[in-house]
Amino acid sequence: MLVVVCTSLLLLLAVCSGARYRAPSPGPWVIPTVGEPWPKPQQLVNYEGYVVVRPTVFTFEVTREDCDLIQEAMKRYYRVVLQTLDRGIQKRTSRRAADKRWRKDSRFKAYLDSLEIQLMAPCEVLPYLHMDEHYELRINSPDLPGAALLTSQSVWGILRGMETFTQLLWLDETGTALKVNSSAIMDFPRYPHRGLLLDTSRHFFPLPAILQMLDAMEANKMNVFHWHIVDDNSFPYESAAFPQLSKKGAYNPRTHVYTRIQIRLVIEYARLRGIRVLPEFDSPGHTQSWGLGLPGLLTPCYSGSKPDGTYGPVDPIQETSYKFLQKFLAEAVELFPEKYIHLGGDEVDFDCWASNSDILRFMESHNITGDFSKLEEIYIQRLVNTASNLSASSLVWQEVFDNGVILPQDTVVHIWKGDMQKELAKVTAEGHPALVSQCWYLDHLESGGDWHKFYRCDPDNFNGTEAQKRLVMGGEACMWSEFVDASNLSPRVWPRAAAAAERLWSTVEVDFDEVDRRMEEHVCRLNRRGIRAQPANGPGYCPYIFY
Ligand code: CP6
Repeated sequence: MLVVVCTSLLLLLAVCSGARYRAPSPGPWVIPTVGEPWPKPQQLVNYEGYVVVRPTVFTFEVTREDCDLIQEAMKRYYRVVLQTLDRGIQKRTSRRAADKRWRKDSRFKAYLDSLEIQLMAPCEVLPYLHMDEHYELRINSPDLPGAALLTSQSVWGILRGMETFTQLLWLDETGTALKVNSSAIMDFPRYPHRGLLLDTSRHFFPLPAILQMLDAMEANKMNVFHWHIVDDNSFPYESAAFPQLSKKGAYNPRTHVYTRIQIRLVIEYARLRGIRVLPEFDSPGHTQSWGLGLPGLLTPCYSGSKPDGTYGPVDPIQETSYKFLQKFLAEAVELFPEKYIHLGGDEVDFDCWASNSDILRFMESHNITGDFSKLEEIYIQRLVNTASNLSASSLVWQEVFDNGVILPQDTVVHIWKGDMQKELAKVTAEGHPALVSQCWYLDHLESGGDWHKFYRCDPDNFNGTEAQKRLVMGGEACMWSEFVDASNLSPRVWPRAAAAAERLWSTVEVDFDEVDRRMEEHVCRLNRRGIRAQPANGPGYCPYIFY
């Protein structure tokens, strides 16, 4: 114990004495690689010295071969290990000369020829809310000289630990040797839901852009891909029961549609990375594109006594609307293995409903004249019940809650606007699980390092009891895509979403000196892996250039 405390202190000293992050000046080809993981592990102890990984010799050793998730992860991460060295592009020093140099270094302890992976429980199949992501990683620690061991009670922990392991690799100043500090890590997430929302309606994103987003999420230990798949502007989701929806509602029914096969591919790609795919079918608002394939679904708006040719939200007084939604959601729940479904419910425009005399008559007969929230409530409650009868749990945007709609206790309220602290207190006081997003709007831009602002936002920062705090499931960074398409997606999201990822994984601690330096390395690491991430800290140098 004493050793741990002392070494932690030493580490602390090393961090504290390090000056505030400054960009390197031109000159020697500095590789900004020091092997610090992002997000920061819960506990990391550094021991004396380092071990050297020879990528051509190195292997992952797995005690059980019956887990496809680990087998696939070994292939992926082996590529990352190789790439870390291959991309250490400077060859000023020959490998042999470099070898000679560090073999004389007293900090060189051993060659690390394998990472042993021990999964101590059965391999699971699908990621889920509250899955166990805890892992422990030891590399040439005093009890494990010359070796490395990754252990977890859960395959999800193994995935997170493998990510950390590859992030611990650093290239020495010659760019020819891959090293890992002797260390011990114990790690687990602070929040179970660490998401990224992508809106594929305002602009269509080709499949490779989505898959790469999942790669980047894995590199940041994010575990929920919230797929805001349809909205007013286009309907790229292919429904088997209602093919007209994408035939008429997609920007281009041949090229700008996610087929069911492609969606399954996204789900599988995400599953292998421990990422849930949470679909959102936002209604009754934000549904203009739905109306193109399903005439009669939306409320006709009136100008005086005549329909004016425009349409509003889903028509909440027609039984045909609910019959459609039942069948549509049943299909979605079957396609997406995720237990949760996001039902939207945000920004419902009441004006169109108010212009329509059939709606007004319906409201009168239900004794809710003038109270459009109540009309919305009738709609949402039926929708939530439909999902519930399909064994799905629901998420809704906060307006549904704000408007006083009575919701089942387990319905998650997704907060995206207003005073986050007040809203969190209110939602959790009523016993609802909550998710936060408003401080992580990736479409809101500020010049310079606006990731600091994202980093500062803490979902735990509100007035509430312990029980209330436990209802906060985490949060999501949101990429609304009005001004983003595949040309600028990746650098807009990364590294800014990484700030949210660390806030949701690591303990609260805002030491900006240390964090800037780690972020600088993380951005360069993402680029090295082929993920375009924009500069985080102003002028600086990363050798991995895209053309
Ligand atoms: N689309 C949908 C959006 C937004 C929401 N829902 C949105 C609104 C305001 C801002 C950012 C995003 N573009 N369907 C709200 C959840 Cl500032």
